[in-house]
Amino acid sequence: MATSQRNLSSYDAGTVPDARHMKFGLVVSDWNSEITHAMCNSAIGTLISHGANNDNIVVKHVPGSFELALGAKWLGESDEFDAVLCIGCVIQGETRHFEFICQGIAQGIMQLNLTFGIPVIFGVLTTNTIEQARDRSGGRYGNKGDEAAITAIKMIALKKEIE
Ligand code: DLZ
Repeated sequence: MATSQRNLSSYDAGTVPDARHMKFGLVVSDWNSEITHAMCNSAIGTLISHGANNDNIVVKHVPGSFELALGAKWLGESDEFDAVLCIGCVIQGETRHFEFICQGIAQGIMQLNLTFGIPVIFGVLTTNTIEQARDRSGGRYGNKGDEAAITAIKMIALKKEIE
């Protein structure tokens, strides 16, 4: 879980590359949609604020976070995107299989990173309570969607630099 030591929306804008020509696919889990839709909107705002074109941002919804990896795989296979952002929120109090879901998502997303060679971003909140999730989706600790957006831009730029 993101800690209270760090605001997820704080970053040095001077270190963020221009996203003008970058293409982004977002997969958004509709479970805990109050949280995930706020994360998605904030991620899109951050991408655009760094130059991304609205036409180069595609959003697809999946029912729950467990489906994020498959949704991201389908987007990755389309070859249309420079990065895929997975946006979800798993709350421990709501699921007794919290660890299984979180591990499944994390491993699925990691596999996709190594398979596709494009960044597939882990924009998933894993919290104990809905309050902690609210704090990190536009509340006092910022918004995890912003962190995901900045990570995607930086990783795309790194890939281009290395190539
Ligand atoms: C079933 C379930 C539960 C109990 N809790 C969450 C949650 O907190 N966050 C989330 O994104 N999804 C949850 N799900 C749904 C699973 O991710 C998945 O959609 C279902 O198990 C069907 O595969």
